Amino acid sequence: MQIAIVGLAGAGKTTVFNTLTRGHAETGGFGGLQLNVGVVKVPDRRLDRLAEIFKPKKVVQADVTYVDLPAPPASSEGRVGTEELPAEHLARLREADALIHVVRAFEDPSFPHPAGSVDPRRDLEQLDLEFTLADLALVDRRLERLGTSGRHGTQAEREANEREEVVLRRLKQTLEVGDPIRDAGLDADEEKAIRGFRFLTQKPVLVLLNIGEADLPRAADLVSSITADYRHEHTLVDALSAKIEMELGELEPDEAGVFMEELGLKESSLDRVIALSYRLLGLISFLTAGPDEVRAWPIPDGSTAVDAAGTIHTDLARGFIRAETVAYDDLVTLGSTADARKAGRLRSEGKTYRVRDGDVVEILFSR
Ligand SMILES: Nc1nc2c(ncn2[C@@H]2O[C@H](COP(=O)(O)OP(=O)(O)OP(=O)(O)O)[C@@H](O)[C@H]2O)c(=O)[nH]1
Ligand SMILES: [Mg+2]
Repeated sequence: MQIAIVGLAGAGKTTVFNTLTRGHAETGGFGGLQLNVGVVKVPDRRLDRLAEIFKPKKVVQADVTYVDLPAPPASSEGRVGTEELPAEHLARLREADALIHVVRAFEDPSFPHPAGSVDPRRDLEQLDLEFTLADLALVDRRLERLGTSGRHGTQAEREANEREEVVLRRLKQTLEVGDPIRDAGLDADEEKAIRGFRFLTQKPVLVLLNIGEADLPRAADLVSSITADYRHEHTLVDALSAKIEMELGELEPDEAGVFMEELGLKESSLDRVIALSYRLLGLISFLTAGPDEVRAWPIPDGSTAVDAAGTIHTDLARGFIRAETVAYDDLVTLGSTADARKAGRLRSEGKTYRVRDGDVVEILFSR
């Protein structure tokens, strides 16, 4: 899973990146072109409990890759800003499964906002507009091509092109009124027809309002005032103080505890942001446990047992026989797989079984 951290210059993207990845990338770069990539293990207490039961040689957490991208240049007449990005940046942005959009909400006289004032709503809309323009340019170019060379080819090709054109015309309308593609209400077939474009406004977004330390007690109010008129599909809004979180991450756990208490923080944003990203992407984790390895595997909610098998290895999906499944809670309550079996809690599930979060699964397969 790849998540791109985006936002206007100086919004606090790199500070958020450092917080999430416990990294030390340089901040305050004033829009430099540095691209940062970091991998984060998803904290999951269930793995610790399973490790106590199975005493495996290793424990493998799910991971998320975060990419910290510099702000795109602003679009101007006839020129789309994001398309001016270096090719690697644009590719990273397009490949991302989701976006974290960092929006500056902190006041800091020593670091004045380039626009002269701090206005999170304005900034949020400005980057949204950039991404909308980028998608619109892509749609327009493709429609133009479909209008010429798209009329040739075999009958099947022409039909596919017509179907694509219908979807793209709808997207054009959505984008032209300023809405993101994630609001277009595409069905599964339509989504499939346009998947290859990797449209920016189709990606799920976590908007992170980066607030100053003094505003921490007002975080919830700020979030609700923004969400009141920022209603989009697959969009979540949350607030954090990136600078505080980065500093917290650099402390020893007990020092961090004291500091958090002083600030009135109940949990670190790190865990919350990771959990929110999971929710946003509609991901759940199934677990595997044995003497070699205890491991969490992220998959989209709604996946079947055979999808889960394929996540582990394609051979397991190909030769799938059944999935021996026990819910995590049952397994830890009963204490072992054997006891779960005796108690009738170990289920034998077929290919179409819908995997649930926390299912501990063993795939039986033929080679
Ligand atoms: N006071 C305060 N300063 C912050 C906060 N978050 C970031 N900053 C400061 O704002 C400046 C910009 O932060 P960065 O994380 O580098 O921002 P960025 O979005 O990566 O900036 P560019 O990559 O240059 O576009 C740095 O000097 C940070 O220390 C915050 O929550 N409070
Ligand atoms: Mg930066």
